[in-house]
Amino acid sequence: MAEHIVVIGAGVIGLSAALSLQDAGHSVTIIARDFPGPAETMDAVQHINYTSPWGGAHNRWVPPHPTTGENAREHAMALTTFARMRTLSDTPSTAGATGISFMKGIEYLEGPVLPAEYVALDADKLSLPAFRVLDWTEFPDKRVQWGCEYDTWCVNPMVYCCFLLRRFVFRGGKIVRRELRSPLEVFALSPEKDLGISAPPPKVVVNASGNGFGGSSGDDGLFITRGQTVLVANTSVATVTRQNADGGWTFCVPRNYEGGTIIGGTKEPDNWDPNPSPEVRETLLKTFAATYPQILDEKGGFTVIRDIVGRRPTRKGGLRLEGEAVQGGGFVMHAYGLGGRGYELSWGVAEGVVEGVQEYLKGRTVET
Ligand SMILES: Cc1cc2nc3c(=O)[nH]c(=O)nc-3n(C[C@H](O)[C@H](O)[C@H](O)COP(=O)(O)OP(=O)(O)OC[C@H]3O[C@@H](n4cnc5c(N)ncnc54)[C@H](O)[C@@H]3O)c2cc1C
Ligand SMILES: *[C@@H]1O[C@H](CO)[C@@H](O)[C@H](O)[C@H]1NC(C)=O
Ligand SMILES: *[C@@H]1O[C@H](CO)[C@@H](O)[C@H](O)[C@H]1NC(C)=O
Ligand SMILES: CC(=O)N[C@H]1CO[C@H](CO)[C@@H](O)[C@@H]1O
Repeated sequence: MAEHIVVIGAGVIGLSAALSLQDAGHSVTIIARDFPGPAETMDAVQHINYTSPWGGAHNRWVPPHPTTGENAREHAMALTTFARMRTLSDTPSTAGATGISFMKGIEYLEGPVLPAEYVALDADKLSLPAFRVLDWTEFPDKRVQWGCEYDTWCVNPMVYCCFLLRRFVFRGGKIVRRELRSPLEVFALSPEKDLGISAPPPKVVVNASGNGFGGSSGDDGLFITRGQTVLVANTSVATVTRQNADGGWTFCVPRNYEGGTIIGGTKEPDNWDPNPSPEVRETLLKTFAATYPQILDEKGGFTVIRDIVGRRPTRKGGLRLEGEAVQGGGFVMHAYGLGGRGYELSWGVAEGVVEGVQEYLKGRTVET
């Protein structure tokens, strides 16, 4: 049954969910405080709570834990997303406009003890494309205990999100720029008078607000994980990730489309500092160059474009993908708490949103 559905949020999650709801036949309105735009004009402070512009963003396969099964749902979502990225990138009419690039992903792990996920990794069973364990002669240094490569994708985040938004509007989607105080506020607004759109009042609202509704109306499990990265002009043919023994990370994410390459990065829970640290910048560049010197220019340097600080919308217990019936009628489908994996899991989350919404609508038809 076709419905008018409101999606709150125009980050990668809201946009993907909105497109998938359109595919399922619904008419969709996106209400958001922030919308995608060129990364070059995106203000670092004004848009700091909008995470999607500040992501890398690449896909790294994270294997499920072999005995607890932890991460199995997310792995399935990553596979769904991979397949969709491949289709979008192969469709001739959109191929050059999506901001997606396919390339090799390279991973290095330092010891001392390898996580069980990697020891027991079965690439075929996990459907990891073109997966190969690296020989120790291919490691950058002696601290690396294990490495692999596989096929994967990266996106230039704002090129990609602008493409999603353009496709959404092209297919009849409506957009409204507005800051809401709660997702529930949508049920009290008049589409005509308050939003300026001609559509029936929605019975379904999708809450894809990232780390939006903080404070008292918020989810206590939500917190931010600050990430500082550096955007450089240098290019790389692969996306490279190294996990260090001390828990630190060093990685690069080629954005391509003349968007440069991200060198990262930090993961700092509950750090609200909006300012990039120059010392951290130097450390990030030095550490990555030591692991992957192929990225340096002939003079051995990087050409820095800008520093980036973002706030990953992280949640204790992981992603919240569930519906909630609202008192007095109506239904909120939550889709937030993606942490550092919003792009990676986006199409899997969007699929889950459609399933939750369809289930609710089916139940309602049966009731009445
Ligand atoms: C440094 C860094 C590197 C990263 N690298 C990767 C990576 O390589 N791969 C990957 O998959 N992910 C990566 N991420 C994570 C990824 O960027 C996030 O998971 C993703 O962007 C979250 O998207 P979202 O749509 O949930 O939230 P957001 O992008 O924050 O969007 C939230 C939306 O909700 C709207 N909103 C919020 N509150 C309100 C309100 N009160 N009223 C109206 N609208 C509201 C906002 O305006 C916005 O439109 C990285 C993040 C950082 C910071
Ligand atoms: C970002 O969110 C925090 C916490 O809710 C808030 O204090 C801050 O004002 C927001 N920043 C902007 C620029 O909106
Ligand atoms: C909607 O999402 C936000 C996270 O952005 C969360 O804090 C909030 O609890 C969710 N639900 C409601 C009804 O606000
Ligand atoms: C290897 C590589 O990509 N080097 C480049 C680093 O960036 C500078 C500035 O764009 C180029 O001059 C180098 O060729």
